[in-house]
Amino acid sequence: MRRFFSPNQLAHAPLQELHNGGFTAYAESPARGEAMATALGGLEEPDDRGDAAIRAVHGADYLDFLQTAPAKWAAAGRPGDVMGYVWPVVGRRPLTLNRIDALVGQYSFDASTPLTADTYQSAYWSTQSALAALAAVQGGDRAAFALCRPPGHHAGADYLGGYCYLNSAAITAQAARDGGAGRVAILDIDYHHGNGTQDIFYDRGDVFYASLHADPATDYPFYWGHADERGDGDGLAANLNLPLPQGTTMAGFRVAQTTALDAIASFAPDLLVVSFGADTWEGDPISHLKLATADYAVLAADIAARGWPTVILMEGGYAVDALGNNVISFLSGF
Ligand code: Q9C
Ligand code: ZN
Repeated sequence: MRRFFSPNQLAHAPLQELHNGGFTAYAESPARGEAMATALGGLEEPDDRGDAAIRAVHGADYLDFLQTAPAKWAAAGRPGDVMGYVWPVVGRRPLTLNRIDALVGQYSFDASTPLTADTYQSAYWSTQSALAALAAVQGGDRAAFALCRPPGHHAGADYLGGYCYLNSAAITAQAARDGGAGRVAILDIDYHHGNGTQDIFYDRGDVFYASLHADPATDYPFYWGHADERGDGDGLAANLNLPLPQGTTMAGFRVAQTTALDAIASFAPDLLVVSFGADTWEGDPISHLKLATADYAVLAADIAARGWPTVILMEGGYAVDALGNNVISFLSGF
């Protein structure tokens, strides 16, 4: 299987994140990307396809913010990375504000996703890797992999969060639609609910979103991912959330994935995008599911057995030393 990655994706290196009330080392580190790239080998650098596919998903104001916020932060005399501390949750309405802190609050939903001067370029090349994998599948490959880093599934059309800035899964699904695929499904098996992907397609019936994730009653991102979120308008019943209790092992996870795959089969997609996270692994430092390395090959084989052309995108996974083996196991199932 072809696999795509750009070294430009490694530049993004936030210093720290707010975690449980204190600052800790940034879990979504460049070392993750290096570990996966080294373990996988044979990576191809993506072509530069420009930002039209990004603009088909994300708002122009938000993209401008991503690219200009680090300079505004520095101009305000701030050291370190751009990070918010106030959010317009109550009484949110359109306001034209200029202070950097107001903008950060407007375009983010958490304090664990800093912006640096390198962030946009790394996130941009993460989307280019995804689009290269899509192009391989559009060209007839049965499946292709993009080593997306930074990840994407928490980023909405106009907000960042959860270590995510540009939503590669949504960009890939939209690009597939614009390239002629009538119906696209996204299967998200990262530990966390992909709130950004859900939001982007929530009122659309042409892109089906199914997610397995730790129950948001106990786990980030808390405010999305509940089972009663089923889509809206044309998108009603095109959104399927399957929350799982902490401690779930392969047996429970595989049953839930089969439920998701059956729902996707009823939707009859022309293309499948998989948001793959290895943070479901039993040793992940920030997560609480209990999958073993060998389980990933079985889960991937279950997906492959459905026969849909498949673009596989990397999302989370924070046990750096185990990431390579977990990704290799997953890809081996295809
Ligand atoms: N103390 C992905 O896996 N951190 N993002 C929560 C709680 C955010 C994970 C910290 C986790 C985001 C792509
Ligand atoms: Zn995750």
